[in-house]
Amino acid sequence: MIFTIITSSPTPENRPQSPTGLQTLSYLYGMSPGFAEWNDTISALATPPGTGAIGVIRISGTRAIEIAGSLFPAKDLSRQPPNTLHVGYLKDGMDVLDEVVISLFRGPASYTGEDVIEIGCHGSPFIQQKILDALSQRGARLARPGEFTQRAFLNGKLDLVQAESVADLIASNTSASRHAALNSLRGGFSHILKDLREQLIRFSSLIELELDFSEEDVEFADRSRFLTLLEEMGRVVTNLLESFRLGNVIRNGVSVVIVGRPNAGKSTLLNTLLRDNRAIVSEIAGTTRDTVEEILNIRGVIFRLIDTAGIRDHVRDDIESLGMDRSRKKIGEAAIVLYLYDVNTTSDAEFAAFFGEISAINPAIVPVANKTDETNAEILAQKRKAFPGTIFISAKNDTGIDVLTDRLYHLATGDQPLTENAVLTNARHVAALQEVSKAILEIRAGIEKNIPGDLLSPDIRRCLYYLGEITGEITNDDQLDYIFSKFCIGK
Ligand SMILES: Nc1nc2c(ncn2[C@@H]2O[C@H](COP(=O)(O)OP(=O)(O)OP(=O)(O)O)[C@@H](O)[C@H]2O)c(=O)[nH]1
Ligand SMILES: [Mg+2]
Repeated sequence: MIFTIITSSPTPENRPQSPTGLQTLSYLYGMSPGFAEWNDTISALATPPGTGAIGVIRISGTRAIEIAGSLFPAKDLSRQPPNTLHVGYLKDGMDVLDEVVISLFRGPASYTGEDVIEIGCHGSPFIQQKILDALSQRGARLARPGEFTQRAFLNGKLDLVQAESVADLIASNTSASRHAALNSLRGGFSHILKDLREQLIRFSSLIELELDFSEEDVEFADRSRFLTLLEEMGRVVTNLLESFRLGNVIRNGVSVVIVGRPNAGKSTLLNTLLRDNRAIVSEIAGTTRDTVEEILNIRGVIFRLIDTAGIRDHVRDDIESLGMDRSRKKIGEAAIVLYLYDVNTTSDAEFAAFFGEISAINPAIVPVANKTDETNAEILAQKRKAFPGTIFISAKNDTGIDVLTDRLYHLATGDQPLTENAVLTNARHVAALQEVSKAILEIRAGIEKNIPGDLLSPDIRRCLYYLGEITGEITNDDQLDYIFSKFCIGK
């Protein structure tokens, strides 16, 4: 049997008091924290800890308005309409805590779907702590990381992909990562997956129905239409899985290691790319002994540039040897390896030997010829022929650097637009979609072999399960706790 859980947000008229909609849902989902815990009113500082102009303390739960009201003698908050602001003194007995602005929201039209109070206070850690203590004494316990968003999810305000994208949005540090997170938050690929899942459920119920009439050998589910749907699903899932490469680039950045012989100009290149004198440059071979890492943003994509100790065959001392070991380790870990060589002193044989040595550790290698300012057109032409795929630059004179950054950008993104399409950035979604993809193949193979409906059902159910797991229509408590534990407190 196929069952689905239909979640509808409670309307103001039938807003449940006890048990809350959230409790009912947590029961349906088999949530671990007991009813009591979800019934708690929670509070936390929503702004970063420390001194600032203002701080915001958030309270959510059935007692949010009552608890905040008990500290706010100026007005009876329980009688105030939703989405209103109230200025006044917050008082703990006779003790004036602060002059604050209270924002009042009533569930379900709030972030969490519950009654929510936000107290805008002065940005003193001392004041904020006093307010949190007073709230906690009146029964608003401190929220766990992500608990506000977790409640929003459980109350049907957000699906799981959207909830996860809230954390991504907070963590976003480039326009590309912000766009990807916003796209998911707006429902990006959740909509696509939900739609496919619904269509699959329809077919699945027809096939289940056939089982009830198994003696009569009827087919309610049109197999050719089912195959068309599966093909469409396969396409969508493959595209999404392919987008993860880009998503990973957007989310985590791209590591680029600069390697080469001593004195090739690696540190000079790092400095030129960063437009900063970050690494020490000198004419002494073996200047850089440890790795130096810096961030470069190329059109919204973060590259982690790593300058390394020059690799040579005869080391001078143990420190240089250690530096080279580190260089080799970084080469193995990097997404892109820039092999920088001095175009004037590197023979064809030397180039080939070094290239061979490095590409054995990491094949994603881009040769970059440096010091073209010291060479002449004739030698350059010869080198262009001898070392195909090489980018010719002068790190010192800043020539050819834009060609190099273009190449880096191209290698990282494949020149796909970073903002238009839904991209997968989350490894959890990838793992689930890989299972969906496998299940689709199995269902298709089954239909093509004309196997009976009862044998198709387990694969269809598996497919539905993993689709539902992504958006959170099906979920388990361990997974949820894990996802939301990655949030900050107050979100
Ligand atoms: N003419 C010329 N000299 C350069 C260029 N790039 C770097 N140099 C010089 O080459 C020398 C070595 O530069 P570095 O950047 O320290 O070289 P490196 O590869 O980091 O060297 P190690 O750290 O010792 O491995 C310095 O004197 C630089 O000024 C270039 O494009 N043209
Ligand atoms: Mg150096």
